[in-house]
Amino acid sequence: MGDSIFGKIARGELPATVVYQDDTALAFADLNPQAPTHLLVIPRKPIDRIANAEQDDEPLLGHLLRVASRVAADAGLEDYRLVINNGAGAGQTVFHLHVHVIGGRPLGWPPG
Ligand code: DGP
Repeated sequence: MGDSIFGKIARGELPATVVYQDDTALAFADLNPQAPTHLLVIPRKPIDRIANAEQDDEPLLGHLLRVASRVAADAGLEDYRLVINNGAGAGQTVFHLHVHVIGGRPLGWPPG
């Protein structure tokens, strides 16, 4: 597993408020929430960004979206936004693939 903050969380080496986990994925609360509900869904596999996911990762990527919708529902959200930032210019700061689950307030469009 890659040596990023999220890799350490996935390995249990750093604390996080985990709301879901299974063999391949983990969901936990964002440390710097941008909305009343802000969760992150990550693969245990250390893919650094969505652009570097491979064809073999397709089932895993689908699973991440299913987990995202599950944890959103578990948080009581009907309306929410899923975001994947790819690259520093798009706002990615942690280079371990993650899906933001954001909700609990009105969300404007377009995003910044
Ligand atoms: P991004 O900008 O897309 O790379 O999102 C990274 C998110 O990760 C950002 O919303 C803040 C969050 N974050 C950074 N460090 C930690 C941490 O140590 N623990 C948790 N739970 N979240 C973190």
